[in-house]
Amino acid sequence: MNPTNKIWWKEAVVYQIYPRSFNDSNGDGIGDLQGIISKLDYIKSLGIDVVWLNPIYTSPNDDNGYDISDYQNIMAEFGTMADFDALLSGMHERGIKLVMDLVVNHSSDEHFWFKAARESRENPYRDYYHWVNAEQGKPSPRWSFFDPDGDAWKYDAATNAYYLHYFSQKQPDLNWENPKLRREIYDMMHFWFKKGIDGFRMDVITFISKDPTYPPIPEKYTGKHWEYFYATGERLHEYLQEMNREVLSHYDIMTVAEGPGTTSETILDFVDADRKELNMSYHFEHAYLGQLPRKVLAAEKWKLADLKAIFTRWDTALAERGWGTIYFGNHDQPRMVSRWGNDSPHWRALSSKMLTTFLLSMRGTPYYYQGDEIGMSNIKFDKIEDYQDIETLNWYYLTQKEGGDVAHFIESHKITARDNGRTPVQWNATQNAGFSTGKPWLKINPNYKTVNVAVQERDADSVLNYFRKMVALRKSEPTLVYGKYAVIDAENPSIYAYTRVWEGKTLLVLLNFTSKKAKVTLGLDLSKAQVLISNYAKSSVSEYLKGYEATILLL
Ligand code: ISL
Ligand code: CA
Repeated sequence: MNPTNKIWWKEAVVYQIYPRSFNDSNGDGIGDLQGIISKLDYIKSLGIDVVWLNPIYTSPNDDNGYDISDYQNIMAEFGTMADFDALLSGMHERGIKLVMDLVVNHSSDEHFWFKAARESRENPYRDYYHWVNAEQGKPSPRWSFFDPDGDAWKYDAATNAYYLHYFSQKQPDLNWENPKLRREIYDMMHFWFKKGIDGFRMDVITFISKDPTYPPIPEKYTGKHWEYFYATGERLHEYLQEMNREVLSHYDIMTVAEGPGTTSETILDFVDADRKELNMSYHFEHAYLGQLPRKVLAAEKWKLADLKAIFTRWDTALAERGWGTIYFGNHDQPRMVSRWGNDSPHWRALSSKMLTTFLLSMRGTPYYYQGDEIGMSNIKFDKIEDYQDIETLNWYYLTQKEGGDVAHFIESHKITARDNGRTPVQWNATQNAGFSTGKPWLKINPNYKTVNVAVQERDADSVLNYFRKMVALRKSEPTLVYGKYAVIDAENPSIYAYTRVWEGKTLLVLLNFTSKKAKVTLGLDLSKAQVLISNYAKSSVSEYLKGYEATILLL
């Protein structure tokens, strides 16, 4: 299928809700489903088409719901199945689709499958997971993202064996080699689709296939991000094609892979429609810019030319086949304005609008994260005690144990840590930002007094209202969805400029990623240019842009 073939999920704007931090309805400090229900009119008012909801299934919350102990029930803290049904119908009544998280690389160790599996080597659920008996010796190393020692093999005394966990010890990896396990997953997916959900975002789906002999990791992966090895499982595409055949092809839904380890060379294997696997995927290449392992900041700041090169390379990879995604923020990332813009009081709003202009004017389905529409910024914790995230806590203690530079770690994580993106949504200037009447599970950014939804509703020039305008522009202008993308002046260190061309129409997007006035070399005639949107009252229709200026011109 050609990328210009029209289909709803290419035209959609996706808004991501992290339920724990969205809105708390009962004062326990934790966001919940009723909390989302009470904000449905707000969500509708944004103009978005699809909500991606992070996991809401039963979970002991070792990793905030990414450790699932019952795939067909709702986490007690979030509500009940009746609340879920009400949420889904409330969205559908408003014309909003719901995409759920599918976390099937691993389960919780509290899932009954794992509890049974660890009882004995003969248990019928044993093969739902990856085990190596200890008398064979310790298997060759695998790294874990969330293990206190970074070791993905955990020794389990009851059966004298090791089990594999790419994430925490409470997130054992599921064994996709086992057809019974795969059948259980497909049945569970049918359960949710029969309820009427509109798609799945598939957590680390690139990791599901493992060589059950667990050979040593080839040397060419040394020093690289682990995911580039983990995404190479031999049977990965066989499983995705089977899943498509058994489940996905039966419904009008959308799928998006969380695609760690994918590259612009491998991506078509996942999203070329002819292969019948998935619709879209999101990669991490820009997220890694300027960062060393454990999300520690590199000595040199990220460069705009590198950011452009990444987005351009991915656009090229998907120019003829497949389809892509565009994002900055999500629940695993810091706030976009702090990472890619400028969160100082003077520039916070302007640079948020500039980044919003980017996300909604690129080719690829935009994924926009809750709170970014009001320009929420990083909370920047000074103390490790303020963090709740297992990722930050483990890396910190590991760094400390190794005698590493913990001060630099803390400074870095003010920019990079996941909890920066997980602080509660700031609804108004009342206590706890209107998020909860109780003590929030994670501290609220003290800037809520000035940065909040209520204040921005009243201000026509707010970040919030700019987001609405930009969504409306994308929805009304198919060139922004289907138009061919071409970067201009790619090496320019300050300005990101590109055209989108579709059916004889040319749009020019100009974005200054710095606080200083800057010039771009366009080689285009701007004399008849018409401003479609700008984040300044008086936009520059020229090659000079003011600090963080963003403009879309119709040429
Ligand atoms: O962000 C990364 C490394 O810091 C990615 O390489 C990694 O694949 C990512 O963290 C995986 O994320 C997903 O699975 C995790 C969960 O903690 C995340 O919230 C989820 O998005 C385990 O389920
Ligand atoms: Ca609650």
